[in-house]
Amino acid sequence: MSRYTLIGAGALGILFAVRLARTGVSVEMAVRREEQASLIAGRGLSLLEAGEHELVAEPSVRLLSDPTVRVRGGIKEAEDAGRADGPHFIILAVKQHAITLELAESIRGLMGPDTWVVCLQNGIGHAEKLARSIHPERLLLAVTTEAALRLSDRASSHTGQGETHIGSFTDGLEAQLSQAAKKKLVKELEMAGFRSFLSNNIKSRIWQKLLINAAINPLTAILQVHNGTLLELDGALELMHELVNEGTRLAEAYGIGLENDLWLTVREVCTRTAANRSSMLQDLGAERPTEIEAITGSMLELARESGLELRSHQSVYLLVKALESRKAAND
Ligand code: KPL
Repeated sequence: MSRYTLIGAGALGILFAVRLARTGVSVEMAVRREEQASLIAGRGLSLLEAGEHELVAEPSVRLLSDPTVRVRGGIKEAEDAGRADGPHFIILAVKQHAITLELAESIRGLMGPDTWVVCLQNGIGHAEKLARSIHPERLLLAVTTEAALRLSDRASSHTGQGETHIGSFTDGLEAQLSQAAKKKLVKELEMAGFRSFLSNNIKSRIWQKLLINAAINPLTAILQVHNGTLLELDGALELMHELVNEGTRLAEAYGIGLENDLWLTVREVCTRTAANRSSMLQDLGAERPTEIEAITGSMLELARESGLELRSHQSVYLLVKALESRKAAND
């Protein structure tokens, strides 16, 4: 069996940690704050399934700032070591803006010869940043549509079943090396109850998710509405269509082939997640930094580099930035 290290105990980090731990694989959490590390070490993790059914897990805990420090509690280390005879997967479940060179160095400190780093982030550009410290062939990219809501420092709620697609960051020969590891990862994610797939065109999937997030999330944050409401408001629907058209033009300029009719997919996502508050709306409400830079900001940067103008994305970008600074000014 493999060994897992989850970096980041947010909504998705807790979801993956609890479900994986319950299959019997060894799971540890690596978190930044000492307070959160002690809480998880003392009381374990909790995952609310379907709003009522609670799953718990007691992973071991490590401090990210010093990978040699393990916070005691949960499963005994000796047991973990005994069960881990396969690869080591580090699932990186922090927001994209938390990926710094310092974090990349901490991750490198946790890696052994059979370690693979799985990036779950929205947006683009983080893998390139990580690749400055971590060998690119060790980086796997994942796109997930699993939905989760953070309830506390040790608890989250699984709000929607989705799909997870895994691919290599690098192409060609090096990607072959990771084939066995990727297959194992997909199998173990399936065992944990996640619908998972190997992908040969992960880049296109990442772009697809980026463009969907860029069309939905800023609008829900600006209008303070649930995802489904965007389909009911005339002006919002038009603007969302414009965001999709501009996103498609950007993807074309970068030679990215998108798999589906994006406008249809965006409306389907709004219908499927109609009662959900998007992650950007949640972040804004909780006064956390949003993913506007990772999502819309990265698209605007690529647009600038290729001489394209994305007027609607530029406007929603500025509006979300204004909302973020209004929150900060009210503090
Ligand atoms: O992925 C999402 C999010 O909340 O981040 C949705 C709203 C489902 C699509 O953008």
